[in-house]
Amino acid sequence: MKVYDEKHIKNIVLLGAPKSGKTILSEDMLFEAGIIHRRGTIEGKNTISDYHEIEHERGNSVFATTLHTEWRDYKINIIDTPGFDDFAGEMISSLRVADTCVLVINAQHGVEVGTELIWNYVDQFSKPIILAINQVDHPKSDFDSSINSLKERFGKAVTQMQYPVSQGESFNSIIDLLKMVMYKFPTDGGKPEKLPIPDSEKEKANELHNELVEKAAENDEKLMEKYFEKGTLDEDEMREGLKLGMIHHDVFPVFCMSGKKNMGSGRLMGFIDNVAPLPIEAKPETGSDGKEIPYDKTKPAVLFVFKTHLEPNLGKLTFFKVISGEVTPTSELINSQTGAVERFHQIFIMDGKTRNSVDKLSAGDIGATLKLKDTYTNQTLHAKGFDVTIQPIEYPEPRIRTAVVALSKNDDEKIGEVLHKINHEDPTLMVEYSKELRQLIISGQGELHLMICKWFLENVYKLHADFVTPRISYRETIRRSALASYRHKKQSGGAGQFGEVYLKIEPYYDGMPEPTDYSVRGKEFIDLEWGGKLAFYNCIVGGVIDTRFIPSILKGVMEKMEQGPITGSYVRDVRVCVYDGKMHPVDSNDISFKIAGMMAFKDAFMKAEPQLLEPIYDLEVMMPEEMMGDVMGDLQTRRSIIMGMDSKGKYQVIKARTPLAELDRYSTTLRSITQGRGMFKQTFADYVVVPFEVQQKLSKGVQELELV
Ligand SMILES: Nc1nc2c(ncn2[C@@H]2O[C@H](COP(=O)(O)OP(=O)(O)OP(=O)(O)O)[C@@H](O)[C@H]2O)c(=O)[nH]1
Ligand SMILES: [Mg+2]
Repeated sequence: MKVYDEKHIKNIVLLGAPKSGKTILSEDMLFEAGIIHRRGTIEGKNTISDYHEIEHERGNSVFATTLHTEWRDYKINIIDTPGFDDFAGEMISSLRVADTCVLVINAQHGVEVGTELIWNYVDQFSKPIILAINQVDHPKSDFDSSINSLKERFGKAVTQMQYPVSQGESFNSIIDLLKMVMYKFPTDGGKPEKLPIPDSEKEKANELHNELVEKAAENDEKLMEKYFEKGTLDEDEMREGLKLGMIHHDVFPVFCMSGKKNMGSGRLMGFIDNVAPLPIEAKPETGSDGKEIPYDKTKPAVLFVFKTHLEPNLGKLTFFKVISGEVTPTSELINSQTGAVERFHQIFIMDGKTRNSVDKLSAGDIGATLKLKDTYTNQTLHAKGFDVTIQPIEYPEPRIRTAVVALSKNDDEKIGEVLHKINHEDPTLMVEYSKELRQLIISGQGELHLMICKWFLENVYKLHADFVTPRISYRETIRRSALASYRHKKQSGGAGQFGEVYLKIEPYYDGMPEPTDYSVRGKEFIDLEWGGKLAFYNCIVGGVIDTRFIPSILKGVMEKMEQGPITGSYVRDVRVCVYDGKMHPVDSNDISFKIAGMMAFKDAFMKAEPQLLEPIYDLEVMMPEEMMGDVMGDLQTRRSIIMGMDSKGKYQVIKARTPLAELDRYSTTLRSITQGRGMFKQTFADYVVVPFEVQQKLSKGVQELELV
């Protein structure tokens, strides 16, 4: 296979609302370029891009897939991404390594909710954007409304490059406003005839052509001068102007096509060849030290891993972009994060599951390799002595959590292992065993995301688990002070045990005055791992408890604090003063005082008006204005405190504080009340007092679960 240099590589990502036709378009591009000789269909479950069993079962993309075409003198690396927002991780990884985004718009719908959601990601990366209005052959295609919706949503940068002469079933001709010709396709699509623009279209075509020339000229002073001089620009000058406009987001060129009928994708590829920026013209990558790393094949090798994928019967595939230098099948590179030395054996250009072996990939190219030992998504590989870490991809925060409960106890460990493997492939699916909740928790981007994870557990790994609502990490504290004592005594047979402890507990707060009722011998302030403090005072006088037993008492107290008396949750913010006790000359030991300390603490705690605290989250919910009332109404049923309102572009933003216990599956509810147009972010804010009735219910419920 031919090796392309950095001047002949274009990296594009296909993005767009679900079912806009990205996968079929990618299939069409491969067919047009002669990479494949038969076009697959979604219904036939035989496209190059959607090759996973789950994709066949669901009829949509789940994974981002890398493909390539060789179109004229260029290699175009194409990444086809899934359109559902649940797979945002796949989109973002792909966007990160692409140099141009092709945003596919369904001509039946124009800008959709899915388009808007994706725009939020596209906007974060200021990469050039091409808009591809697809499905123009569909009986419900409405090209003009689609253009209008694009202009309305994305502003005056939307620049028409083409329009269809007719649409729906009769669609077969496109007027090209840059080349000023008409492309007429044979009935089955493929190579079009290049014809002069018919008289009936001349007026419209001229008008739009002039707009296009002006748009191209606007991006550069020299071009503007030329335009004033000549009253027009030639094709090359227009391309130059459009490229500059694309780089600065002043131009979003719009194409039209039908991926299904094989009409128009060739022209799109031609434009990508001629106008879309090369990696070397795009913004360079930066290291975590902020320094730019230019795409330069003469420099030492640096690879950025944007995706890993476990392929059954094959092993781990690692997808990378060559940021600098070259990589060959015998490269030996170092993982900057783990220090592992990775020896390459083969390198590939991928088309779905097809691996095309190559001898070399140069700076700017995208490829894959097999069986790297210790390298995962978001890591950097570099040549020895050229230590650099590429700025990692920032993935969105999780929006939904669930607890995973193995149906068979024996599978517990295996399920944990498999989920960690899945997390290595998909960093937006987080896995954590919560010691506190005693549950395996996974969190992701939405219900569908979690469902796919369950599908993998069941179908690929043959492991069965229920996905249930996670327990809530409550905290326990007290509202007033209390005294208690406990005598631990065991004197039957063998060595005895004896320890007696008197203590006082009080609610702790910063700046609390020192105890006045006891004389303080020693004190310790412990910042608890789970938040809050324990202030532990030794106020023993006259040596009634030997100093060496004080740490044992503290251990006992801490043990109870890790499993609080009301619900088994962590205890926080208490002050404990050990002020009296007794020892036995022979039988006293560490364990006796630990038990006495623990029991005295428990007793005192229950007398001190114990109080349950619950985690509360700051919510930022974005939605179109007309849905604000419904979103607000729903938030109010969730014990939320509304903190404020704001607007962000076309969206309204509600800021609220809501208890975590009320946020179960909020992403699903929000989607349903906003028809998918709402988005939200949640961040932990604080612990607050649980209402009395909730506390009563919880302490009873948890006791039933035998957590205490
Ligand atoms: N009429 C018509 N139908 C199309 C065209 N492109 C795709 N379709 C149909 O639209 C449906 C979705 O196509 P896909 O290519 O899977 O869409 P996608 O954008 O990849 O969808 P996701 O992977 O779910 O994001 C399929 O039934 C296709 O046959 C087109 O150009 N014209
Ligand atoms: Mg798809």
